[in-house]
Amino acid sequence: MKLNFSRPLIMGVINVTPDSFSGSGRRVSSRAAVAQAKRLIAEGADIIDVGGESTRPGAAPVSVKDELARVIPVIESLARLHPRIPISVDTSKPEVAQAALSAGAVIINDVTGLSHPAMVELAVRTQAYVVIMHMKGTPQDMAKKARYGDVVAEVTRWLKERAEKLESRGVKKIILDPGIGFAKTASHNLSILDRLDTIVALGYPLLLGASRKSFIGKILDKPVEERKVGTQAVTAIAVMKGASIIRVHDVAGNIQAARIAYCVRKGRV
Ligand code: 8Y4
Repeated sequence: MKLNFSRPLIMGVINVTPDSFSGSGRRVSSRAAVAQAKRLIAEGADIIDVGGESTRPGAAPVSVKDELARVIPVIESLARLHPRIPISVDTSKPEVAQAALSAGAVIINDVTGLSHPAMVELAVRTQAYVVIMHMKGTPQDMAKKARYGDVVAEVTRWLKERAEKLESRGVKKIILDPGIGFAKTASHNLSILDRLDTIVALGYPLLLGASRKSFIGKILDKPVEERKVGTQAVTAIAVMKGASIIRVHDVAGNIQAARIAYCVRKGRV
């Protein structure tokens, strides 16, 4: 499947974890996840990102078997129900990514930046889209690694080097992501947003995931469930600076924010 980057795309997030879809068994969990995905698509989502492994620090590690049991039924159902909606799989495990692509996913969203060699081989073999996200350390220890001289310069350089290395190995469909909140303080996130155009200038489509994140809560002094408007403001800024994909939990409002910003950027309706 080919993605059309002629306008900004909204990626809706589906977390298939027992805490987000508490039910007795796996079936209940996948049913609720598919229902949530259908709502996001009805609101206008262009892409659905399906994840079964919490990237939050302190979250319990998930085995390959459990992660497969969470995400594969959801991807299979969605691919059948909505064959024209591209599905992204949020995983850093090559086995999970492989099964997800076989089940109909077309994007590998790996927050470790394809750190596992088998993930690179899979990307080369399947020619799937891959999201290369910047992070320092692991989700477990990244908080204490949030130290930079010039965060924008360092993230841009890291993404450029990683993308060029992967291209030299045969990965072609690369999407870059500065990794908002991953080994970054609120100030680091603000600098990245302010100068997002420097990362866009590398020439790859750029994905931004700031939805409900803590820097928005810190600025507005709002808990996670009250960060919708703050998220929409970030969406408008990211699109103004040239972002191609915006990853969000709440689709409808972010589509409006993205459309306004995109029209301002183009200078026409
Ligand atoms: C409240 C709400 C608190 C959300 C924390 C969070 C990104 C991503 C995540 C991202 C890409 C999250 C899987 C973190 N963030 N993938 N995934 N880019 N590509 N935290 O920024 O949403 S999960």
